[in-house]
Amino acid sequence: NSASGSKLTNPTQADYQAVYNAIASRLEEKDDYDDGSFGPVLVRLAWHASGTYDKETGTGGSNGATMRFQPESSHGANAGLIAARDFLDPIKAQFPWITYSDLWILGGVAAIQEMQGPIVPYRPGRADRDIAACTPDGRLPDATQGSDHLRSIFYRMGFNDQEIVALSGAHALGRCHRDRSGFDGPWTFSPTVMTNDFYTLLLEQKWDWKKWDGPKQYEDKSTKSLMMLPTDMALVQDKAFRQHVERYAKSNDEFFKDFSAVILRLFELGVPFPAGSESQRWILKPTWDES
Ligand code: DDH
Repeated sequence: NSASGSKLTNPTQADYQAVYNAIASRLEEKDDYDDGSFGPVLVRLAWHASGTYDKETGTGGSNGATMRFQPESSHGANAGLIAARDFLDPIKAQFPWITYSDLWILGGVAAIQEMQGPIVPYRPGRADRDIAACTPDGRLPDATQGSDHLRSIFYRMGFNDQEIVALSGAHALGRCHRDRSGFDGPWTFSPTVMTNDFYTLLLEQKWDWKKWDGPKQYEDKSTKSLMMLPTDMALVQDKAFRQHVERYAKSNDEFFKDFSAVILRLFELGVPFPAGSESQRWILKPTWDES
């Protein structure tokens, strides 16, 4: 029973920790990508694999890894995520027993933890599905819209206002790319470290519309190097959202606690786990944890 064999039966926590460690090493090795890490794009892959969930029909979600197929791979929202899928392919080759759908979510968990975010307990059990399970286009949020749209998209997944705000703090990480979404720039000054800076910057900076020929986005008045999407700005324009932005801006601990709880749920949407297996969620150890 070798962790790298293709016929591993009943893989254990140690086997998943070995995959985690391989992802963490590859993240460290490939530090010439983008702002110095594949971490943000791995988080985005895990989110877009999960965020297609529809609670009414039970379709979509992280079970299936259907973004491997057309047309889902070329849905506008998924532009650029090939970078994350390609990054994980050698890991899949090294540990052929893990499903793509478990691997993509493990990639998100490892990226969050390795970028100094909170611990996100992990439970495997996702199966890969075929092209017939692809979800229709339009299930992921459209950045040009406002709070009504945010609510209709995230309520469909089963989240409430507080959870929408907590999930949005992931924009502390990474950046927008002209050749992917059309938007441009990072949200924070440290896009490869997980912090509550998304909220503090949203409240403390002065934001203007960016004057350019691209899609409508905001830029910070003082440095003109940061950005916010119209959907990000909706979080401070809408009273019910804003109270949570203020809370998370005040306390990184509260943000980390709520972010971990809600992203764990996001990552498990649509997965038919056996009843009672909540107790089998594992804490996979970050490489920076010396204990
Ligand atoms: Fe996001 N996101 N996101 N996002 N997202 C983009 C990048 C990243 C929206 C739009 C965009 C979440 C919510 C929303 C990350 C994580 C999460 C980009 C830029 C757009 C556009 C893509 C590109 O050009 O490369 C919108 C709209 C919403 C919303 O309405 C709430 C959530 C919930 C998460 C999450 O992870 C929980 C991350 C990370 C990135 C950076 C990717 C990168 O390559 O860097």
